[in-house]
Amino acid sequence: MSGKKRIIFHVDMDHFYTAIEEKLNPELKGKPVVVGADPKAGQGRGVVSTCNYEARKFGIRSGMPIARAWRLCPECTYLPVNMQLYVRVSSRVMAILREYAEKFEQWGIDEAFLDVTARVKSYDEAEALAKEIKNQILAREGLTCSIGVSHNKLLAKIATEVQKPDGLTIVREGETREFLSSLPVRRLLWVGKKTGAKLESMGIKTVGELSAYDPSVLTEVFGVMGSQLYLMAHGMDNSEVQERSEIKSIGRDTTFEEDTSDFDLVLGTLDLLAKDVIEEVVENKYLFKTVTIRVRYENFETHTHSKTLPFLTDRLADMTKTARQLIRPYLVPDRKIRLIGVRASSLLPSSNQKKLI
Ligand code: TTP
Ligand code: MG
Repeated sequence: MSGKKRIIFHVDMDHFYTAIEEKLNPELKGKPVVVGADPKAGQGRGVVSTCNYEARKFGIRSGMPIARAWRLCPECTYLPVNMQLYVRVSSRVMAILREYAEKFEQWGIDEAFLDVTARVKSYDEAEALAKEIKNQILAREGLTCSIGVSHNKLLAKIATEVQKPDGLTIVREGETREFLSSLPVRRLLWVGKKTGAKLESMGIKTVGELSAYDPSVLTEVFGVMGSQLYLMAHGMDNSEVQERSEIKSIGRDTTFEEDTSDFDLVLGTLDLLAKDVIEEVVENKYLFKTVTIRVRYENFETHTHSKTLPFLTDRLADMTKTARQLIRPYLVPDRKIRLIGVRASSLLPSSNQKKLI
């Protein structure tokens, strides 16, 4: 990496799923709206995907059981997840953002990093560019976003969260220390609940306190992560904004050596394929929601069948149970099967997602 100073934007759409629903149905604007599982008058299973800022005033949050959300706000409007729609809007928003960056990195369904070093000569120019991006997204998609601007990805991402919705927060290089010092340590990326609690038990509540801590003790307590924590507390992050090949789904299929109507063999093979898929999902740090199975009979007649779960997961048991459920109707006596497949889709990176349920 060259020593050149960089200017990085982090863009995060505001209450993304509910903002899209509000745009589709403007009557919802100003009222509390939740997107997620069916609350069934407080008896529903599954979780809240997201909610708008009006619903957040009632204490509702992403990942909360939908039944609890209902108890907090029975008068909220509850809408089902329309993933296909959100993915379409996401691609259009990402296409707009991409126009503004030399280097572009999508991060989840509604976030992206932009390296704009080559486009702007100062933070003032960066501010003007960020405002233009916000205006463009509003004009073309009717949606608001929040933007964090700084000299690396870590700080840009933390900056975005400071002011939301419709925020714009700039952290210039000289302001890094002051910006970070009073933030709670949990604001640092990757500081999960456990690490946060451990740090607090060591008397470290703010990033400032963490940055003043003896790095060798941190390494002793947290291993490799200790030194990473120390660097982050000083706002240091050299990672590049990198275009990712956007994986849409992860799947496996297999053709049987001989066409078979041995359904124990079919189900056993399905379990093995599911295990492979989960391994790749976990390796790539994704969570999935949709499971699809494929069955091809000996006459090449092919069927696919999908189910979208009410939560994001990377658990083998969820994949196996769903795949077995989906394939059952296709296991018909006297119909020999030639090939089966299983696939996980509706993928989101797990790094910035809470694991649901
Ligand atoms: P976020 O950007 O985390 O949330 P948000 O856009 O709804 O709200 P904010 O204004 O705070 O940015 O996530 C983007 C979308 O991803 C969100 O609209 C719904 C989905 N999502 C889930 O399905 N489950 C989750 O646990 C989270 C956090 C998000
Ligand atoms: Mg968002």
